[in-house]
Amino acid sequence: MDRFSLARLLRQGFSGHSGWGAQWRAPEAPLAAYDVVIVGGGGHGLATAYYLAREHNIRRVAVIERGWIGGGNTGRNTTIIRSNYLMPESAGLYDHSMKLWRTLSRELNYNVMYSPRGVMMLAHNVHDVQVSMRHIHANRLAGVDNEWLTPAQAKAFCPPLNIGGDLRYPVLGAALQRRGGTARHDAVAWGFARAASALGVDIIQNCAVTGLARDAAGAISGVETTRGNIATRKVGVVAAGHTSVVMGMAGVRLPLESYPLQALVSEPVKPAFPCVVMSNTIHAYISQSDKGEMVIGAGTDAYVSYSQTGGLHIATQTLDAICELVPQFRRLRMLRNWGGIVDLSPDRSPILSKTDVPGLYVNCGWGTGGFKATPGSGNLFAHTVAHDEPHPINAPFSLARFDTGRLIDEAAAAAVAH
Ligand code: FAD
Ligand code: PYC
Repeated sequence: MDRFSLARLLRQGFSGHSGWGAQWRAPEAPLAAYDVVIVGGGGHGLATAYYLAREHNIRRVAVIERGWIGGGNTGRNTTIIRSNYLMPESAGLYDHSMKLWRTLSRELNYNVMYSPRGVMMLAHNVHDVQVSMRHIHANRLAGVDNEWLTPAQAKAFCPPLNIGGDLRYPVLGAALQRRGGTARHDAVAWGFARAASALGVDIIQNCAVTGLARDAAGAISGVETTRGNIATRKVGVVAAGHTSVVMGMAGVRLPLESYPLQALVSEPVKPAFPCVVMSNTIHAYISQSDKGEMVIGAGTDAYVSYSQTGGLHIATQTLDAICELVPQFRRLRMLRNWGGIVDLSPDRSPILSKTDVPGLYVNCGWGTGGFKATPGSGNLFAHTVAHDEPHPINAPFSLARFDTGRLIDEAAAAAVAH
């Protein structure tokens, strides 16, 4: 059976056909062979598959997704895009992505609704002001735009913002990255999926990876799934929130912890909020989607968990903070809230790396901030998998840094309480 008919059968859920399911699930009989299997059909996994096919001409690629594409963090985030991280290594990584966003809709022939409307990060106390200044200087030295706004300038940029002196956390100024903004998150997953599929990539949904097989020499030889086995010599794991679980299937331990992170949206209203505003100190961030909903995010829960909700008290505190910053939003009704599972690394920077297992690669640890990196992450991870070597931009983000101690500490720039 060729790979296309296999994928078609998997998509049709062939186990419902009497007599077929048992035959195809036999663990000793590999179902198909691929050059690369990507575990996880979020934005990063789909982007990796797309760039493998597009830039490296590796088209025998399968993306295995246990749910539906984009149903993980990709479709649950608050869509903020920026590159104002602190360390030079991060400037390279996030700005690489920022450049790809600019032309992504055209490249994919799919409107991802990228909107560089500006991201403003508020300072509420002397410490915030000093940290913001340090970030602005570091960013400019690295060639990344970022500028300081006084409270009056911040209000001119975002008129609904309350800069009154009687606030519990007054606005003392803000760091503005004008190139920052938002995109439509599910369109990013769909755009990469459609473009990858058009290049021959198979995207197999409702199929969980349950095992990683290794040969006598210890190298990757295949993956086991809930729908049968697949032979491959290369596996890229991009399973945010569950990366440690999947990598554990090959005996690889990772320095990650998984936490719930939640978001909420209001009822839709006419355009009322022109940019993205973030405040780490009061644990809130807000923008308005093109549908008109106010998209609001909070900090992580305080405890590790695989729950895809978040503590109600955290949402309540976030809404209190938003109502103080933008008083007219007190009258908005909230429509929905949800959570995702973010995997935090010790230095709050991602891991895009080869592993000690030949043929096994990992892309994880994006924590609260990987949406903005989706095109860049996929582009660099595809390079790493295709060449069995990292690209110079992601070389510093290897697993080796946890042995050498060359960490890339971005705890402050993550800008979300965790
Ligand atoms: P995912 O989209 O989670 O994809 C991983 C996929 O792997 C999932 O679909 C999952 O089902 C699948 N999977 C897991 N285990 C298996 C298995 N065994 N077999 C097969 N498939 C498996 N980032 C920003 O830059 N800006 C933001 O504003 C922002 N806001 C956020 C707000 C919230 C509430 C959350 C939760 C996250 C936010 N993030 C933000 C972070 C961002 O969403 C993530 O870093 C990014 O989406 C990760 O993408 P991904 O493709 O790696 O993961
Ligand atoms: O990384 O910019 C970010 C972010 C905003 C909300 C969650 N993460």
